Amino acid sequence: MGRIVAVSNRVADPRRTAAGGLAVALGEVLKRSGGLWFGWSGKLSDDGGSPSGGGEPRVHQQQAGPVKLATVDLSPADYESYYVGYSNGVLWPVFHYRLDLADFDAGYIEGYRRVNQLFARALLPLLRPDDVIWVHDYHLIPLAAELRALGCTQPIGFFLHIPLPPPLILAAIPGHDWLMKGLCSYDALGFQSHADHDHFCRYIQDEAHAQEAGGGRWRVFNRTIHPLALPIGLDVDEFQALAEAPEAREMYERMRREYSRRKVLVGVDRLDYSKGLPQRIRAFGELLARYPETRQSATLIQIASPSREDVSAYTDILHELESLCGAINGNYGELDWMPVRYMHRTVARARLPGLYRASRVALVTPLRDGMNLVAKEFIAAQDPEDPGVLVLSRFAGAAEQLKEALMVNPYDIEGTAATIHLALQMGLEERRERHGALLATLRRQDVHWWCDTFLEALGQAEAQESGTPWLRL
Ligand code: ADQ
Repeated sequence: MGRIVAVSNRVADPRRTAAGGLAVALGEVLKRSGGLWFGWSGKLSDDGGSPSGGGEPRVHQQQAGPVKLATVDLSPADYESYYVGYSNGVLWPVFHYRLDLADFDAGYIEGYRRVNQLFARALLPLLRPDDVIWVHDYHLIPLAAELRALGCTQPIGFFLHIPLPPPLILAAIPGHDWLMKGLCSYDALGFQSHADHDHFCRYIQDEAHAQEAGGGRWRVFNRTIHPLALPIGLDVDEFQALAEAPEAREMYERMRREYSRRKVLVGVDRLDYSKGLPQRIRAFGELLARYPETRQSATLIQIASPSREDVSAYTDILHELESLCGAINGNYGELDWMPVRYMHRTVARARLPGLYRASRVALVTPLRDGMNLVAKEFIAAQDPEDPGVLVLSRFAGAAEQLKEALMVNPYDIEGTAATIHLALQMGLEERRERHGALLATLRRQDVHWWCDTFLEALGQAEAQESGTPWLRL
């Protein structure tokens, strides 16, 4: 197989430790093979990445160890419509089942398409004939069709990091047929869970008369595609090595000293309405109300890193969270005990394993999540001799794999409180058994397995698709 070219909205220097599931996973993939990573620079320029707004896009290139990084700038108008408007104001909420939060402004879709065309024009001259292109996430659904329109013949795969909702929810997006036809322009498509994969297959059957073609493939729009359910994994060895490094150990020791008389519950998230943070804080309040012995003995540390602050739904959740935490601390706090420690910031990745390891319980309770890598990181960071307990939402993609976690419905506040109580009381033997099984799953389906399985499927697509007429949007 030739060079791997990864394309995602943002790129990150793989030599630095980054926050963000996609950045970490892609960095691992590209470091292993050497390759090209293409995306938006994160910068805005008035000419929108093209001299005088027209002509060929200006591409910034940089060598980062074995990986070449190539980026383009965006114009302020494109940023507003492609990134804020369509990607995060339409696709993110709808794909997380939140039609109520979607803003279907007709202008956004134009900007979304324009930026995908800009990406295609900027990327094409950088490609070699034997490259394999792997596009990531909802910002770039039409990219394969735009590349094909310019004559690109290399195999192109796509991985969706967020959930894919059922056909009827997708059908609420004006232009959903255009969007989904864009998805069908890829050769192989990866989804985080069987549920997402099933939704895709149902959509193409119901809306585009797709026919099964054997071996998991489908014929649709006169071409063959291969959708797969392929949960993203963790680099377990890398994360465990991070847990043994000085920064994580120091964090662990500090936490143990500070909380020697208490059991720590931990939550680590981007501050996003999909993560179920208000429901989680309410469930913790319910725990203190219903199980008085947990007062003084349990402390919730909730880290919520700032995210997409230019989207209004995010500022609403910030205020709600602050007031919920304040109310619990006001009602139950003592001079020597604060029930909730809420921090609106990012924790350095090198310190995270220490925080996880010092915690008896992790609360990973999203209302909807593609996968949720925090759940996997928590398991990998535990001391196998004395591991903590994972409380996991049944609506996280990770729930399909991590069966030995304690499962909750985050909308059920009382039920979640009762499960957190169980987790706090769980004996050593059961904790070890559950953790052993969870860690075995993590190792069996790690990030290398994820990457190899996807690229193998894409390689096979390459063999059978040559000569097929390309789909035009
Ligand atoms: P995210 O929604 O960003 O990613 P997640 O899988 O939880 O969600 O990944 C978060 C990553 O960022 C983890 O590595 C975590 O350690 C880090 N992180 C999160 N909050 C942090 C904080 N406050 N401080 C420091 N680090 C923090 C999307 C999808 C997910 C999917 C991933 C990968 O929404 O469902 O799992 O992509 O496919």
